[in-house]
Amino acid sequence: MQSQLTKILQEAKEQLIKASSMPEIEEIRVKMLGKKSQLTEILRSMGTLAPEERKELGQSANHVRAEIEKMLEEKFSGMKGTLREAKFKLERVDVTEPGVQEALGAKHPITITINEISKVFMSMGYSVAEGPEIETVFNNFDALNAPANHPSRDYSDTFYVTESTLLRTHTSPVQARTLLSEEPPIKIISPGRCFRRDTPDATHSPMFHQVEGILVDEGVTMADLKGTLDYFAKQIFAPNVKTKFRPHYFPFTEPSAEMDVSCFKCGGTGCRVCKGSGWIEILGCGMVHPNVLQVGDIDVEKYTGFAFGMGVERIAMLKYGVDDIRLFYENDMRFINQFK
Ligand code: 2NM
Repeated sequence: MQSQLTKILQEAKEQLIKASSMPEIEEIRVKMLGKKSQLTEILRSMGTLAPEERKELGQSANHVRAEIEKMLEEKFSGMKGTLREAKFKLERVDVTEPGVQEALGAKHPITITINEISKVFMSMGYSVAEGPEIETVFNNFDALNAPANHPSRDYSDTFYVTESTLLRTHTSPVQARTLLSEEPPIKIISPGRCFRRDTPDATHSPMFHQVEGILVDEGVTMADLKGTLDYFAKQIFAPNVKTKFRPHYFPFTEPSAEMDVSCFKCGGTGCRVCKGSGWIEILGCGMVHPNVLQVGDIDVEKYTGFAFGMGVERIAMLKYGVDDIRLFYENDMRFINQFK
């Protein structure tokens, strides 16, 4: 039994040297000192021995037990220190390490332009409304008084999704939705993406952006339209630009007009930007057609309204002197970064 005790101590020593984690140490403790360990077995069997043998072996067994407990304790506190060191190492912060410079992005010129246009109308009390890019044929055409045979309805001009749904060709359907869901006074603008089946060139893109607007209230006249859009032009281009309204035709407005601004580049004497005319066309507008108001359940005896629409790309090209619309969609950082 004496030799067995020596072996137990030896084994505990060897295993503890190899142990490299807390659970391993605990496993060794259970194995060497636990209820089912050889050592406990020996201590338990003491009763069956002769008294003199019992004393000697008892001392020996208790000594081995104390030795193992001491080794366990040493290994345990050593391991605790090692783990602490490792944790500190992981948590260490080098306060002298130089910072990493994050590259700042730039807003897209179309986003900047939409924001600037929106800001001007918001300053006049307009809210910003949005709607889906996939629209019903009804909201995109019928509700806006577009004749059944209007060429813009053709498959060659419009991207149809199904027979009754399409990619909106303007943001006017947002206005049509608002007329139905709200009561006058209505005063909103609707910036957003539009889609038309155009072949791309310097001034056309099958995907582009518009900002449209509508105001419906009692006693709204063409004079309100002119005052509003003249103020807009002065805010977005320059305080000294003049505006001019030319008669035009849109199905959803009557009367309709296009607005020109005096050339903010040459002041009206004629240059490349205004193609020598001194004037630049920037938007379409008009008094909302009674048919459009009626589809929106608006009392046409009580209310009138004006509406307008502009191409964001066109405004951005004029403002920034960009001569090809396709530059807006290439996302060449050398182009985009110029608008910071
Ligand atoms: C334009 C020009 C003129 C317009 C009309 C409407 C609505 F919903 F009231 F009928 N929304 N937008 C409008 C009017 C748009 O874009 C060149």
